Amino acid sequence: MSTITQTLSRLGATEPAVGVMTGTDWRVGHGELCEVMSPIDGSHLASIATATEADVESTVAAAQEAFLIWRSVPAPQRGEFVRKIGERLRMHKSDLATLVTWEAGKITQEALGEVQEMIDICDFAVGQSRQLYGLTIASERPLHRLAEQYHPLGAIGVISAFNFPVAVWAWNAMLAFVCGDPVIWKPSEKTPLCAIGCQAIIRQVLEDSPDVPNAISSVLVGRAEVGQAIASSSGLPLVSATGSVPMGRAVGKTVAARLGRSLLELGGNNAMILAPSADLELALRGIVFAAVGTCGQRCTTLRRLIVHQEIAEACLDRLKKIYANLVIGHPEQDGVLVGPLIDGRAWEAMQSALAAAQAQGGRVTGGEKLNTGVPEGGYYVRPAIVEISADAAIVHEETFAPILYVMRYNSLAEAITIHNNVPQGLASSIFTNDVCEAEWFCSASGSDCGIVNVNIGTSGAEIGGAFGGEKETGGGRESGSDAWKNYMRRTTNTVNYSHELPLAQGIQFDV
Ligand code: UN1
Repeated sequence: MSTITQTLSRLGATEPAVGVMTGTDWRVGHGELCEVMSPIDGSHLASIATATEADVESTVAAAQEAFLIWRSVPAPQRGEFVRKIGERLRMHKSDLATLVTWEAGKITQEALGEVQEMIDICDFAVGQSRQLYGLTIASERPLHRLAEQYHPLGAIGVISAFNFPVAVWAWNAMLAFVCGDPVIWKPSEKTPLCAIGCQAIIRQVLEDSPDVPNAISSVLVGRAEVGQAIASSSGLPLVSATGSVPMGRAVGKTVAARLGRSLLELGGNNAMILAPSADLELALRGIVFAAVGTCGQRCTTLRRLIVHQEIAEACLDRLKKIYANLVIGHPEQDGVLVGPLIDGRAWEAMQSALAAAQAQGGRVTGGEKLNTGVPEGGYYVRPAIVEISADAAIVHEETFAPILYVMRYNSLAEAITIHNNVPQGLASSIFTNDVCEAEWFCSASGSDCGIVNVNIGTSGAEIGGAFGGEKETGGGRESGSDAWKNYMRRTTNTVNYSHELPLAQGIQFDV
């Protein structure tokens, strides 16, 4: 038996070709087969019968029925369901990480880290299940109470990307569950086995939770048509989508046309400002993890380094040496820091971005495909450093590959202007030991991103904060802080406990 088959069977997922899963009820989809390949060596992992639009419809109908039950279960009891999911995730942490590694190509450490994010959001959501608070507001009328309540919203659609094939679903689903909402998940067609593994965990918990409606959690494997069917389904009041800007535009437009809510977490073109006062050794570690981690395929990957003129040479010297010695290879091998790109298309996109950078005056170091010391059949690359002008067109684009554009600055004002002058606004960072610079970067006239870090790289956010960004990143906030409010509807209740009927704004209207 292959590693994947063994891993799936430990999770309890022994059915072949299943692409439509509603709770414990798993069946083959009516759509074409989705062939799953491993980025590690191009090996064929599975063929899965995908969902069709009719499958989407029946799944939405089941989720809507589940909602009618789940919304009336007290929130702390809904939290108990999520607590059990967290327990199972702890038991199967390395199984899920194995699926992440084989399907997304992440090194073991990062795959384990991703499953840890799932466990963390479970804990967070369990706590949140007792804190779905509304405000009590002073009423302007005598003997009136003005207060807010948060109620479950309905069934939620979640569309996720290959690069975080389990955690992003968990951020959405665990909050949605405690908020009283069933979830329908369309994972990336590149990583359906990860979703099957997650649904197997849900199935384990459902078998142990007779009071939880079966259609609380569904998975639909499919391509963009399935995503579009989810986006256009009026049975899903909220669609949360993570992925590229074009995908987000399509989903956002469709959801907006039916006046639904969308929660978008799209591309990033994340930068770090490296100031002269920074601890260079610390900064280098921050740069390298953020720029080459997950082979440059995180939304939060560091893509632009804006370094002060005075320290640029020293920094580039050190960085090039570190890049030249990076251990690249099989993501399960000890000591490897950089695994493969997801597929050949990612490699082509990287090559065309590097060619464009060169044509626009950039000086490229690295970026070549490795053919020795790495598994055959995968796309393994040496991460690239590109010294380039901040004005070059390519610098304004997100290429989902390990390319770090390096540009220089003289004043912090100039650095912040360069920093913000891209269409995306997800994660940002400054390395400085000057408190005034740090505070400026965090201020209203500093970074325009959703995530603003000081003396930390751009990637690797904790789940406790709200995650997301501005501009073309889509404006959504997932995960911690008050992101739970996305999954609920707020009512404003005004209760008159007097025997008069005073009108607001002092209006007199005697009948
Ligand atoms: C993503 O790339 O879509 O901050 C999510 C990070 C991770 C999440 C990234 N915690 O890098």
